[in-house]
Amino acid sequence: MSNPQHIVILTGAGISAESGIQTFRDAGGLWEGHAVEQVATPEGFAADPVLVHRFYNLRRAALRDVKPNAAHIALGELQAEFGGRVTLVTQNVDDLHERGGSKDVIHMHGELLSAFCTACDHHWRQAEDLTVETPCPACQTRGGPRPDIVWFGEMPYEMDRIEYALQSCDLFVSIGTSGAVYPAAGFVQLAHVHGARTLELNLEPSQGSAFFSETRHGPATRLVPEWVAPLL
Ligand code: BJW
Repeated sequence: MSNPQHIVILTGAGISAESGIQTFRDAGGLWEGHAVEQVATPEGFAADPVLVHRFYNLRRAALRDVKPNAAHIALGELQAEFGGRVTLVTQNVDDLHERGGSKDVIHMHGELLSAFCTACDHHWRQAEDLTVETPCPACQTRGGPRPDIVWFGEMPYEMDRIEYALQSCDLFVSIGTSGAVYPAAGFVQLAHVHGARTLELNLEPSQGSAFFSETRHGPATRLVPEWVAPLL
């Protein structure tokens, strides 16, 4: 089979698992210890912002102790050296793709190291803890700032750019995601109906495995470098 010209890659929590970041739905995952509606919905934040800030402050702090793994690094090399186009879309809110060498990453579910103000919509880089007392650096409103994370019921970022890429790619690759959350879970079908080949790289069959033309199962740190090497 000839080399693809435009690859769209979707990553999920599984690609960061071997760096020591918890996934959501695996045994011992984040959703086992937390009620989703309390920490990952706008209603949960309105009801208890202190609890939600604490949840994200802990995860932001944990980022300082982790490093990108061989899968992030292989995708960074692919973006830098591949002859065609690579669009990298991640559902992850960590910064391990960037630290693994990727330059243009679409964070469709937001970023732990970003915040925005619900009063004036100013967005900024937030590396330290956020609290209900943190003032917005633009309008000074206290209680306005919130984590820049896409919660359930909210519109993911850059959907127009993502959908355009899915309609024009000739290979779609999904890495380390359970296929449980939409709209990302529907990307494989969108790419397929527009003529792309589709490949899943995941530890085990995901909820969407049946929609892929090819699936490979195993840890991302092995599967991703093995897939990237022949393309370079
Ligand atoms: C490894 C590995 C290793 C492990 N190597 N692999 C009913 C039907 C359909 C849809 C809906 C519905 N009711 C509501 C909805 C919509 C809703 C939704 O999908 N709900 C589902 C629960 C059904 N979606 C939304 O609300 C989204 N917004 C939306 O739809 O807006 C409207 C819209 C309309 C039209 C167009 C566009 C938009 C927003 C979703 C926001 C998701 N946010 C979260 C939380 C963020 C907060 C936080 O981070 O704390 O994002 S949910 C959580 O799940 C997080 C993740 O990004 C996301 C996906 O999880 P992921 O990455 O797949 O992780 P896991 O844990 O599920 O899976 C890990 C996988 O890795 C597993 O398969 C492992 O096997 C594998 N793995 N180790 C390789 N070493």
